Amino acid sequence: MDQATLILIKPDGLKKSLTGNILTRLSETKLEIVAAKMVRVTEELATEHYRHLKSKAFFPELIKYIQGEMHDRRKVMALIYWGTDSIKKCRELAGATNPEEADPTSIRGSYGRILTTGLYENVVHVSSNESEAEREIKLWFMPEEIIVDLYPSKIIVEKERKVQAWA
Ligand code: DAT
Ligand code: MG
Repeated sequence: MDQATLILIKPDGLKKSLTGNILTRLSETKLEIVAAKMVRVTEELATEHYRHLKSKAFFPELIKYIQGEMHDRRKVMALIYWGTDSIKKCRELAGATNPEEADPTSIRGSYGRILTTGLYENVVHVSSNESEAEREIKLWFMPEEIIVDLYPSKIIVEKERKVQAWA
């Protein structure tokens, strides 16, 4: 079954120069990258992305982590992988949420760690199921940023929307 998966290379992955390594590992899946960009993560985006964890004690720290405040790297790399069973394939390569429990050959098992505060610093985000993938992809990307039509979209005319243009 063809499906889309949101992948984020988190600020710790960027700080540890793991981008190339992670993309190489993910290329083993033979999935197609249909969107990619660097994102400066706002508090709103972070809070919405992790809304299922709002009640957890580690939530405030998680929001700071994904915004890059702990790594002095205020950015993440966001990609969409598309193809057969992409969620399962990418989650397998990423490994378990807890880096100590993750297969040692997985991305999280190889490069993740647990902070003294208890927060899992686990290098990558991978969507957990198809409905979460759709929710997350619509949060992180505009339709025009994705080179295939993943979900229905519409043309709207926005009046007086300010955009940054080349000078
Ligand atoms: P996943 O990223 O594997 O989908 P999740 O959505 O449950 O896992 O949690 C999002 C992130 O929050 C996870 O990558 C690391 C952090 N996290 C989750 N559970 C945690 C816990 N029990 N202790 C510390 N950090 C945790
Ligand atoms: Mg998750």
